[in-house]
Amino acid sequence: MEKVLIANRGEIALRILRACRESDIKTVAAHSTADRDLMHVRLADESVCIGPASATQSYLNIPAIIAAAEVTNCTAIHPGYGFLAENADFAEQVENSGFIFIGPPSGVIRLMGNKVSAIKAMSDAGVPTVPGSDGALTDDNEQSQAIARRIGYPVLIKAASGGGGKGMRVVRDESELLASISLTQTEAQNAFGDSTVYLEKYLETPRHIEVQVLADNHGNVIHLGDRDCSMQRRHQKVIEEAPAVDVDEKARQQVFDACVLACKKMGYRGAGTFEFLYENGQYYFIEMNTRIQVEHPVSELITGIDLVKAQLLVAAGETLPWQQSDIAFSGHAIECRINAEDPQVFTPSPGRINHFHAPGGPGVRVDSHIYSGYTVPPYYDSLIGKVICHGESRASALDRMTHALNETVVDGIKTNLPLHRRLMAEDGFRRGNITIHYLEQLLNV
Ligand code: MV4
Repeated sequence: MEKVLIANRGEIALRILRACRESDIKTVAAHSTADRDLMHVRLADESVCIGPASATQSYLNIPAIIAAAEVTNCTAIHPGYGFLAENADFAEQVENSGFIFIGPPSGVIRLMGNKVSAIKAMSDAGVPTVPGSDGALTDDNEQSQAIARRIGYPVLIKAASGGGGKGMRVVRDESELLASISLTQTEAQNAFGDSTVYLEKYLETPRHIEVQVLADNHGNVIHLGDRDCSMQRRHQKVIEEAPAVDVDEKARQQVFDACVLACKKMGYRGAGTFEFLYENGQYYFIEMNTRIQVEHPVSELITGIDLVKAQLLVAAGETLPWQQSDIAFSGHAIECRINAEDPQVFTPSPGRINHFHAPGGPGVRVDSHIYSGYTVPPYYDSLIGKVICHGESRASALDRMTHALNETVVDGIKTNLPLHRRLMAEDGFRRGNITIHYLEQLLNV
């Protein structure tokens, strides 16, 4: 691979640039007019302005991105996360324009983008799924009622094209079922242009556990263990850690094996994540993410594998340099997402960072694009960086994180650092195995 177009911004763009540097690959930063001062734009071998600040006209502008790759003679395009990372049409156009899409084949993105087909594929590979409608609901109301009755209330109606929390509705009683289905169908049609919905048993107090996989183009697939991402608010993850603690070890290994088998069956390539809900010792697959994720560093720290370099390797068609038996899991890692936002009300807080001081020391990693004097633009996600700590045990990783957060200085804008400092000291979190409702409950008292 000669040259990669980085079709993203912020910390992940810098992360991709660093992986390219270590892999001897030239970089082109594709950026909006609002992002000329981003750190990776400065460091890239070349940069191309792809449009105005508005993401729809720049980071989501498929023709502009492909044209940027063409004029700079790139070999491949890395989509990062968010924006076009899981857009099957984009991946397909990248492929058809003669570039390598750094991710799975577009057909696999499309298969996983539809939650009904994703669940079917997983179920066929032996991945445990949530009891549900086993496919889309039809316009046969009595059949829908019969399915819900068989599963037992409460049930959750989900949009097939949804995901990440969009297009869902809990139904606690049969009297609300049909109206809720109609409403979710209408919302799904408006949001995704697809009114298809399906039904699942609603799990009341699950944990959110995900499995990291890595596949090459030659049928080799490995897993890099799991992560617990239960610390979230309104579907935005706040803290992630690896490995997941206090899970049923037998079920866990079965799920790892099933994820690997599912990747082989669907012809997966690259880094991917299987999302599960975990409740009462049972795993339930909910969706698959076909991209590198924000929280990938915690898996990197416990395995020593550079996932972004691995993405570049397998995208170039090389064979995975590791077998499963080569992967050793060591210690515990925790990531705090640092957002430019008000720590009390969570509203974005863009503006000039007068002073930034990063934490450091053994087992402390900072993935961030910010610097003293950088202005956080108001147009994009408020993530300004991640502090990731590794320790021999969960307790030592938590202690390292406490000290690292206390060292960190971001002056000039509001950040959620005070929230993270508080969470490190919360008993419930320190004990481990919190549910997905923990943070919202904590903030509401
Ligand atoms: C669920 C669920 C409970 N039961 N499915 C939310 C986002 C999407 N990825 C799936 N989601 C959920 N699906 C069943 N059958 C609860 C959630 C959920 C959730 C899941 C993961 C992380 C945070 C969450 C917050 C609220 C609801």
